[in-house]
Amino acid sequence: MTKKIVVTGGAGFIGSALVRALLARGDAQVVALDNLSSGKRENLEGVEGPLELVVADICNYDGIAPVIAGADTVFHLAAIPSVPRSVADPIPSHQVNTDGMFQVFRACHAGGVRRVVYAASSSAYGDTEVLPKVETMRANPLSPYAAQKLMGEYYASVFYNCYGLETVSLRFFNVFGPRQDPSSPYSGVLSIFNKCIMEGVSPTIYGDGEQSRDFTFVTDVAGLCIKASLAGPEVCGKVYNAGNGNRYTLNMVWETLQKIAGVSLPANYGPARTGDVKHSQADTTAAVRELGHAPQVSLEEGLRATLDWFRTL
Ligand code: UD2
Repeated sequence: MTKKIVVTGGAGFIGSALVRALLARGDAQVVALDNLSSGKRENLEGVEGPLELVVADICNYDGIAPVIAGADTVFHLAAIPSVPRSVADPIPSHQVNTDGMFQVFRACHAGGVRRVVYAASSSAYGDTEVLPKVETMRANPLSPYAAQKLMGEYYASVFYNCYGLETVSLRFFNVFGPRQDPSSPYSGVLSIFNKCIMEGVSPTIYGDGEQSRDFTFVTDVAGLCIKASLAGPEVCGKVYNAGNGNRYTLNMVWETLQKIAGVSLPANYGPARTGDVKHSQADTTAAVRELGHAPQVSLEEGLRATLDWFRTL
C-alpha cells in the first residue's frame, strides 16, 4: 500500500515546495493540511500526483486527528511566522505555534505516525557571540515567536523520550523562493525586496542594513526535510540546523537584486525592529554528516529564480 504523508501548512510557501518535492519522488500519497490563513490553494496549482488538500486548523484536535492517523510521516510546518508579528500580537502566534503544535504531536502519537519532522526556527539562537551558530549553543530566544518555536523542539524531543514517537527538529534559517507571499509588512524580507523591484519602489531596511542572514533557498530546505524523514533512528529527538551555511547582509542582498534586475533604487532606512537578531549563519556540519544535507542553490541563483517567478505574476 502506498504510504500517506501529511504536510501541515502544505498550502503555504515552504509547505507547497515540500509537497512538490514529495510528489516528485512518486512513492506516497500526500495530504496538505492547511487552514488557508496564510496558505493558498493556488500555491498547489499545477501540482501533479496523488494530492489531497484538507482544510483544517491545527488547534482543533478532533479536526486534525483523523487526517493524521495512519500517516507514515508528518511534516509539521503550519505556523504563524514572523518575529515582529509575534511581538505586536503574541496571542494568535502563541495559540498556533505552541498549542497547535502540541495538538499535532498528540495526534501523531495517537495516530501511530512513524516519524515527525518539525519546522523549528533559527530564531531560537538569539544573538550569539560566535558565528556560525551550532546546535550545541544555548538557546536564547529574543521574541515570542522564537520562544514558541523553541518550545516545539522541546516537545519533539519529549514525545520521542516519553512516548517513542520518532521526531526530528530542523531549525529553518531564512528561507526564500517562489510563492513567498510579499503582501504583509510581516512577510519575509526577500519577498518584499522582490515586490519592490517589480513595482519600481525603494524598500525600507530596518536598522543599518548590516544585519546578516543565512538566506536558504526553499528547495534546499524541502530536500533536507525529506532527508530527515528517511534518516536512521539515531537522528530522533535531535535538532539540526537547516541553513545554507553562508550569511549576507541586507545591504549586500539589496545591491545584488538591483544588479540582477538592472535597476537602481536606493533603500530607505528605518528604526531596527524589536526582537530582531543581528547576525544569523548556520553551522551545517551536523546536518551534512548525519542527514546528508547538501544545499544546491547559491544566493544569486535563488534570487534569480525568485525574481523570475515574481515576473510571471
Ligand atoms: C526569523 C528567523 C527565520 C524564520 C523566520 C520566520 C532569525 C534570524 N530568523 O526571520 O529563521 O524562522 O523568522 O518568520 O531569527 N527587514 C527589513 N525590511 C523589511 C522586512 C524585514 O529590513 O521590509 C529586516 C528585518 O528587520 C530583519 C531581516 O530583514 O532584520 C529579516 O527579516 P524577516 O522578517 O525576513 O526574517 P527574520 O530574520 O525575522
